[in-house]
Amino acid sequence: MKPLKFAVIGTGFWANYQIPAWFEVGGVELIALYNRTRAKAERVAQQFGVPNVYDTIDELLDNHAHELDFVDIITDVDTHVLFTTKAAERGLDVICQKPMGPSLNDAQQMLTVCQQAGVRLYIHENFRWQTPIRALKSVLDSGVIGKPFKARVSFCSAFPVFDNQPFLADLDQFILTDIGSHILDICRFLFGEAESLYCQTTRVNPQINGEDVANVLLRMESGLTCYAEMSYASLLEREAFPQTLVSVEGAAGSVVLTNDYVLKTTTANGTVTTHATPPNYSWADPDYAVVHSSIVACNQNLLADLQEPDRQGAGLAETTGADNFETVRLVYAAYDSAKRNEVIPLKR
Ligand code: 89Y
Repeated sequence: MKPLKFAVIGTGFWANYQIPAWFEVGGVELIALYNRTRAKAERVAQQFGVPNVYDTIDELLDNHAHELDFVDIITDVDTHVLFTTKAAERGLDVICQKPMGPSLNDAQQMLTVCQQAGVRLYIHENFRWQTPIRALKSVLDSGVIGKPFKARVSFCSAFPVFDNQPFLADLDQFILTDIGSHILDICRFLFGEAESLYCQTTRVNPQINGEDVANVLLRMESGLTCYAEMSYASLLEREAFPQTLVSVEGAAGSVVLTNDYVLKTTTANGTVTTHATPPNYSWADPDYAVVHSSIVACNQNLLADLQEPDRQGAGLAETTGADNFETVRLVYAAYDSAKRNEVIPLKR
């Protein structure tokens, strides 16, 4: 199969892992990089052997749109609508980092723009692709714990996340857009769509703008109640970053995903312990290993869909724009709930 040609839009922290993850997958050729600070893009181009560098996206598209198959947008959320629109107008398929848009309307606009241009939109949502999360899903799908009725999905940490990504400290809406996008997507991946939610947020760290703690209680359409908790203010005995810890109780047993990717499945026959250790890549930052390895699996899934030549997609991609819009609905419903101190109905 001919390699698909693509450009990376944004060469900040995350691009250092997204690019080698693409090379790990193969089947793609990275033609050009854009970054508003040119020197940063040049550094990344040199590191990964990318032939073209731009500090305006228009110039990149003017020079290369004719040969590109897709763009991978890895910029901050504020530019997602603009850059998605520019690429879509040139007839290019778009992969865009989470969070999809800075508001529900913006996310909707991204869907509309891509639909009207006849291009495919995917969101790079990788947490559901983590090895331990896939292993947990297999346990649930096996039916061994029966019908799940209750779950807790937990991401509570004191990792100095602002050191690598200082812009996160400036966000007015922080943890629900940053980690909440992932955690609420995991909830959807594991348990299906939500019927309603209630949320409380707070800010503990006085040096940041947004909330760094959010507690979301979801009632899923299946009847399961899911407590999704997230915090970057939790100095705990055991730092789990960046692992998501999960426990699920079902009619016939329970399953717990705990530290170090250990999965414990308990039924009337006792407890079975397995390990769902992620693959180890030399280019990954060890502090982020489980997340960085999931970029490969996520890219693989999106590429399989992109390789479908008729532009309809092969229906293989999990995190299409339309799918991720449902996660975005949960994120902004959670803000709405916290602001109004009300349960927000979500059923369409
Ligand atoms: O930005 C976030 C992400 O997507 O994964 C972890 C992170 O880097 C910090 O919360």
